[in-house]
Amino acid sequence: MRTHKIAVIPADGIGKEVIAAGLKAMEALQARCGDFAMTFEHFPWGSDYYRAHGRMMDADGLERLKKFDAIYFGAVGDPVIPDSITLWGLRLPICQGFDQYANVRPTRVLPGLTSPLRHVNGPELDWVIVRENSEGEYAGHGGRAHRGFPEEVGTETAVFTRTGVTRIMRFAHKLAASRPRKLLTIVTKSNAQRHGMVMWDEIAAEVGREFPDVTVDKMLVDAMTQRMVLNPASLDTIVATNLHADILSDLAAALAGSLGVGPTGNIDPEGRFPSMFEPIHGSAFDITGKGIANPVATFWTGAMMLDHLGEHAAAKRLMTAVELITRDPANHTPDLGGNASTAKVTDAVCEAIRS
Ligand code: GGG
Repeated sequence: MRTHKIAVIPADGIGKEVIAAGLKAMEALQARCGDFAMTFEHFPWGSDYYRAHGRMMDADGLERLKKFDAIYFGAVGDPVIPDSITLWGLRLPICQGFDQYANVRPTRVLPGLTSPLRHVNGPELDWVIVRENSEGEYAGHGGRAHRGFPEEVGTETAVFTRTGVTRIMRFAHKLAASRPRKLLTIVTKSNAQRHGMVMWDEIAAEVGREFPDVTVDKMLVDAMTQRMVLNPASLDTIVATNLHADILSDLAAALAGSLGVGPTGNIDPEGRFPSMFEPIHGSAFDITGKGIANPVATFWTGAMMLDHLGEHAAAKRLMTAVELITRDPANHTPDLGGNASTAKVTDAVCEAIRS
């Protein structure tokens, strides 16, 4: 029997609710498939842990996580503790410490869901956004001077390296080459940002020569938002910087129906460290505890995790179950315009997995 060791970090807000739902689906899958097992170790890290211990995760956290095959993560963010502490104390140290430099965000309109775009009715919107996950504005460079004085200065330096850009470009080209349309859109802002972004353009052209079968086009990020709305069918695989892709993928998920259906994998493509899978949404404390969080993104990211672990049949079964139950509006949570609870959607998915 194949066994996979999974570290579970529900963290904050609705992260706890959707991960509980995701784990139920994983249990149903193991029982149904019968040829693999998963062991789950829970880590209580997050904002409550910070309140009790003064840190978001244990000092030896990365060392302890290293022995796992993958990490199933919920969400981070707190109404009181600043994001600069919660994000930089848990999610980013894991992504950066494990060099999960490729953040993969598939987006499509699941059966039964409605895009806010009138001209989208299904296959017109089928994208994978690749977010560079280790550099840019998230490199942590910058500073503050003359705090509290009128002369106060704050800088946030976007850092791009040849190694970092080359490897994400290669990853995105390979991914595009593996999809039927073999189409890659490279997003930058190289008209206004004339150093690092121009380097992106240059490296993109160099890497592109290694992939003659991939059709490449280039967009500035501002124009890209318009194209995503007006001509979604013209896009397939998309690669952008850490910050740009973060923004674009929230837009993408909303265009596919809701942020509640957007999954992501933080991948170490070289397989040196565990990769981490999470819904793209945050902790959503406005709905925490109400039992109405949408678990679909967490199921979908669970399918990505299973694929990553080589459990392709189980991943397919899970996505088939998700795509079966989303057809019924009775399984739509409020973010999708329905009134289903997290528990109802979870029960429906588990039932579909079993049948
Ligand atoms: N599950 C995703 C999550 O918790 N995101 C919280 C967040 O603040 N992310 C900021 C970012 O990804 O840039």
